[in-house]
Amino acid sequence: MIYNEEFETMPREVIKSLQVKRLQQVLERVYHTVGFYKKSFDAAKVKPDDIKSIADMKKLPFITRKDLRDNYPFGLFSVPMSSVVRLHASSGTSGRSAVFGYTKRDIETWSDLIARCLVAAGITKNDIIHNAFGYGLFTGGLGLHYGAEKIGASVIPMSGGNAKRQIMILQDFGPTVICCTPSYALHLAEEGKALGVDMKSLKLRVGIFGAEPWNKSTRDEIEKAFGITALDLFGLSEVIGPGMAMECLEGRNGMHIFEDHFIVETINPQTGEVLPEGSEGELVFTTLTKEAGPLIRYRSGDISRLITEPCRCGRSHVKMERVLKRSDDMLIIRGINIFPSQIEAILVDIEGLQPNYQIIIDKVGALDSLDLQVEVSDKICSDSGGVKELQKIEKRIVKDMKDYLGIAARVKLVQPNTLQKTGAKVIDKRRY
Ligand code: DLL
Repeated sequence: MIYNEEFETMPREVIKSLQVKRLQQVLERVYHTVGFYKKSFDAAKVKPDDIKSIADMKKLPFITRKDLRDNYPFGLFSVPMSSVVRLHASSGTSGRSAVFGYTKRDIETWSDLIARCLVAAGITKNDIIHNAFGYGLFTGGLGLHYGAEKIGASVIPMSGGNAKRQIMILQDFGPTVICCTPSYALHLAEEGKALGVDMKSLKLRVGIFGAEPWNKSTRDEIEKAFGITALDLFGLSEVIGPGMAMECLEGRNGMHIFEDHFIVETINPQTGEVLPEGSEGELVFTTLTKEAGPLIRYRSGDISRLITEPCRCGRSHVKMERVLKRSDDMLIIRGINIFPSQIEAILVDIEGLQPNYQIIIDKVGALDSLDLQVEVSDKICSDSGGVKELQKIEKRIVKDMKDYLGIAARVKLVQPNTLQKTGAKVIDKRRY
């Protein structure tokens, strides 16, 4: 089943010309409404008029996450605040997170995109959807929610956490669809097992998973534990949120990128050079229809490869392979994106610490864990109030990590010069 037959099965030449037309419109708009773009296009000596084809896009400068942060909170909006009806944001302290605005039409577009994804998964208005993506500033919960309502399905706005209650609802309400991060699905399966619940006996038929990397063996594990078909959903909050790309039931080898709304390029992350379609590289997205926060050539940091072979589902949109690697040091912990620099920013604000730390990421059961070791200063070590002071600092770090980044960390303070100055700041023991 296809939600929007006209656009999702458009012949490739028609998609390409629609993209160019929409691109020219959005370039004109951002150049005249967003100071950042005017400055960056002028610095690159390029005018919207110079872009006559997709190939011309290489003349345009990239926009990066740093630009988003530098323009925190609303500096990149291209509409007045009175036209913005929703704000989402990434985690982080002031100036280190990014804010994403949506107009009424953006919410419409986003809901339509999610509706496409749900229909690609065979979901109809007769389904009950258990949505365990986090609601709030994270785009997963509300993003999926509006799309699910759009197709007339019944949505349970579960959000994350509280596994026992989730399992109770899964048993009592009989949802046929579950949406969450793949690791949370495995966690629910483990909890179910511990409670003696046979997850295969639930009414679930299909699962939509995303927001973090997962591989084929995790897919197999989830499908076996729940007796469902598991599909991959991709998106970035900067660009619009979930719903940029979705695996279809028929193909199951990559996610269709909705090219009437986004242009995707593949670049060499080191040089920025545009690579031929089908090469492995960093994906760069341009929004064609977004009103509040259009992005021109946004470097996602996600490494993937485009698949151009026609898909048997009939959709003509290019597919992307599952994302397992990044070009930068961003970490995804329980679906939350964090950078070591954001942890560093929390630590430098706390007196008595040295800037030396080590982050160790692992799994406890199915869920990610984060251990943080931080060196204390010589002064704190020699102070008489020692142990109490240390406990206070530890508690403060745990609290700030939770408050600003949304991460539950286990923190250990260590003596000065314990952590090798040259040693890795991040040790990621997880395997994808
Ligand atoms: O994770 C949006 C989302 C919500 C996607 C629900 C899918 C489902 P951010 O928090 O901005 O947005 O994180 C975006 O997460 O750049 C990827 O690195 C990673 N990511 C998202 N989906 C997938 C996926 C949401 N299916 C970042 N596979 C992206 C692998 C994914 N990585």
